[in-house]
Amino acid sequence: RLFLRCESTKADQLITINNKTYKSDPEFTNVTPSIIAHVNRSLHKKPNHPVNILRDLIEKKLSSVDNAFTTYNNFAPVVSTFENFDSLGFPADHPGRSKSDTYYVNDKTLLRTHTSAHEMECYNKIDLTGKPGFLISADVYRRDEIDKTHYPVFHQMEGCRIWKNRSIDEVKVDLKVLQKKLDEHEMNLIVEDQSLDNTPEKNPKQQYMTDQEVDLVSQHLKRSLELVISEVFNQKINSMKKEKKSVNIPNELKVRWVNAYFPWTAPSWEIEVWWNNDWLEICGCGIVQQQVLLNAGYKKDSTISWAFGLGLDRIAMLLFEIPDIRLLWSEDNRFINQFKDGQINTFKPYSKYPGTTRDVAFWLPDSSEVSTEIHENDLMEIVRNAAGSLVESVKLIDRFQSTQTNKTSLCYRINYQSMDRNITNDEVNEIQKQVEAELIDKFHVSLR
Ligand code: FA5
Ligand code: MG
Repeated sequence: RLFLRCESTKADQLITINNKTYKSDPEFTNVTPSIIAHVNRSLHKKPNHPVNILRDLIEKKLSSVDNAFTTYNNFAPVVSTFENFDSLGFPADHPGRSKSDTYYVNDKTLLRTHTSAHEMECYNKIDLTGKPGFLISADVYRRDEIDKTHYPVFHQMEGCRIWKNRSIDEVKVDLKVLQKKLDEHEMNLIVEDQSLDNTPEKNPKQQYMTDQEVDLVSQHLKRSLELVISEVFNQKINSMKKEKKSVNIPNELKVRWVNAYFPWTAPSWEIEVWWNNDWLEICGCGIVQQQVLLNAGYKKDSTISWAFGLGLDRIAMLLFEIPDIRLLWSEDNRFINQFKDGQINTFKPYSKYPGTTRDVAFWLPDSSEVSTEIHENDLMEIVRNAAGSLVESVKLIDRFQSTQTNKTSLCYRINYQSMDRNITNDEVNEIQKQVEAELIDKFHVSLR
């Protein structure tokens, strides 16, 4: 990864998000107006939107098994570092915490990077709701690169299920009901479980649980996700048949379980689906670490629970055949009017407006001239801030070091394009000027 260097941001500014005001922190604050502008878009609740359609489909399917889930879809995105990281047992030096990956409002407050940030709170509410499970859908925020499949805001659904008294008999009954639902499904699912090899060494269980408990609860977790995937992809296949797509309609679906690691689950897995000749990672999951449940107020060794977190946007793109993740954010009627709640249909591309590219080449400063280290994502942020949704991609196309001065030269190619309208050369030149000015201001580069 490339590292650039940057000076600290201004101190003591106030930041307003959702009518609430936060004090900025010169060391931590890195949220930008362009990111804050996404906070109330809530695509997972927007009628007739692909992300909403998918969320609804999954909620209905999971609830149809034994009506065990409370749904939470209104959590605001500003959370504490405790909720997002500490309550889940993230170590102090976990890379997920770094400013290069996370949007901080200040040192104690951030835009959630995942829906797991609300697990503790929802576990705590289990008794109030009377249901042993919950589903949380929300927008999540991560500093990332820019291209057709990456956007700094996306949507996740968290699912959790708890057995409060660790009754093996209850888990067995619940598993039976679930298995029956899965058997009834018309989808022909082929499951490969790679995680069964070497599991104890590579993916240890927690001490307080018996092997049988881990086995039964992880079966319940895995079958629940297999049911979700069966439903979602079956709907896709049926819609392909209805649209009379003659090419390559699959009559079976391959999925595989692989070992994974998350600080707040053990053991942990990911599930991947074979689609369009590629494995698509859908979801991370596992048996919840006791510490999370203790944080939520449960007594030691009294409960056992599973959790999953699945990404909605990439699955929606695949189901609706949406080629660019930015389209999900489009307000263009030619996009919005193509979808209807309860329905999966193929997106019909409309004429693409022409794009244009600009290169920016610069020398990095000597390391002696500058203070704090920053990441390539900071450069992405500068471009995104200047260009908003007009930037399609940013790529490093050249890098070399001068033998004379020892200085490093970088050249980035920026693709500008609007999904909704024609952009003018003047407009792009103006944006490009701003990018250059910010690069000089923040990174102390010299343009070439
Ligand atoms: C998590 O975010 C965990 N909170 C998931 C979890 C929950 C694990 C509960 C265990 C228990 P991860 O960073 O892998 O994990 O993201 C989860 C899913 O979100 C991924 O499988 C992927 O489908 C989706 N996702 C991740 N990053 C992006 C991105 N930049 N754009 C779109 N989708 C993404
Ligand atoms: Mg992952």
